[in-house]
Amino acid sequence: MAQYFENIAKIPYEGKDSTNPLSFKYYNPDEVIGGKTMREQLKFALSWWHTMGGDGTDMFGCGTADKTWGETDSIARAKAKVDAAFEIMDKLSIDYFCFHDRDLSPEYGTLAETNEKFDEVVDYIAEKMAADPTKKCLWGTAKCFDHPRYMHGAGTSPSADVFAYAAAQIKKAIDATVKLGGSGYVFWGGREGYETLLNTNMGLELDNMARLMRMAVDYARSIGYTGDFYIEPKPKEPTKHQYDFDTATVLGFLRKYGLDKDFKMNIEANHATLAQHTFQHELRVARDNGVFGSIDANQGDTLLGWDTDQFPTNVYETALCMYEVIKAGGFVNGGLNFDAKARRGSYTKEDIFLSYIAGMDAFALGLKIAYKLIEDGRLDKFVDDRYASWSTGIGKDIIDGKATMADLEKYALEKGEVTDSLSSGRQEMLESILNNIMFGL
Ligand code: XUL
Ligand code: CO
Repeated sequence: MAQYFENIAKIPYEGKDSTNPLSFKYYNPDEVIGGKTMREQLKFALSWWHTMGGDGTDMFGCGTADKTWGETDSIARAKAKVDAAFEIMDKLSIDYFCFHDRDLSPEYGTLAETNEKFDEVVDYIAEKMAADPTKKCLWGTAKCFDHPRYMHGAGTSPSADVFAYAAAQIKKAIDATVKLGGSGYVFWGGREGYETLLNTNMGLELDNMARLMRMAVDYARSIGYTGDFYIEPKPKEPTKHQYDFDTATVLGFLRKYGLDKDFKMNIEANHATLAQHTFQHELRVARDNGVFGSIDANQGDTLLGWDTDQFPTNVYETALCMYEVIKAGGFVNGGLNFDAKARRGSYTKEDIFLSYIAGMDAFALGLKIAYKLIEDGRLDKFVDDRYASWSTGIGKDIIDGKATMADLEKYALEKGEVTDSLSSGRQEMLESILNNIMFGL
């Protein structure tokens, strides 16, 4: 089989002192951390759209990277992409991939033809996976935001015909995810939002979005799909008001429509930033509500207000992310997908590898630091001590449901001023402990 990266060998782990750019400094797939290998803990996935299709095109200029994979015919190109993707995964020791239907195979003249060609590519991937069972599908999704028919939304379109078309597309994407053994199916509502309420029936749009999700879950379960469904929150872009603003908003939506038992979250790092949350905040909301599922890893630029999808290198972020993942019990069906792209100026084939190495090493380091934080115990102990008043006395009575408003009034009247019951929050000390643990490695 043709090699697309002849000059790049399998990326070795060489350790932190290596200066070889094409080596891992921290990601050692078979090293055991916290009782499991790094490969199992991190479950890295390649994103088909950025890595295999993204050529750097932006609204100011054409692509800078060649992602034709040497083919002009679209079926031949789709299959070449598969071969190149498997080579990349192999050389980077990445076990999983994520896809939108149209990343695998584009649209043709009719839905029937589009589906037929799509099937051919999905079958080709299935054959490659059968030959190499270490390669797995983390999740699939449908690109219901690209074509002009989705200009006003898919599940939230004012046109029932567009809703039906989107349903047909999602049904097919679920079939493909099931055929490829995917353990997740994602809804990211690219155009599910609005620009102005002057032309929008928001109530109906949200009801319909829930109807589409319910139908998708029922269909998938009816064909034996046992994996997770995820919603990927994002506050804005492309629409001004995205309905799935953040995890808290999505939780309200899921509960209103009785979908909360069926969906978990796919938290994307820079979507959190765009919602003016930290990545850790979004993960914590998901964990505390039992809906943590999977992660799209990248980072934004805090000086910019848009989705830059940069490969993550900020180790504070990756450490606090992995701290939340470990506390949530680790990945089950989910994993860590690099919804990230090399910068437009980083256009060579080698940059694909250098970018993934940077992101994977940042997360491997984050994983190690997160375990150190937990083993060290100072941060957890501080938080436990801070809330100690809830384990005894009046605090315990409140938690046990034994205290009424009248009891609390009596207690407060007897106790007098309570400011003295508070101790310092010690934020600076805790930040310094975090630095100490991170850089004492
Ligand atoms: C867009 C985004 C998508 C989803 C999948 O911001 O993150 O690529 O991850 O549709
Ligand atoms: Co994403």
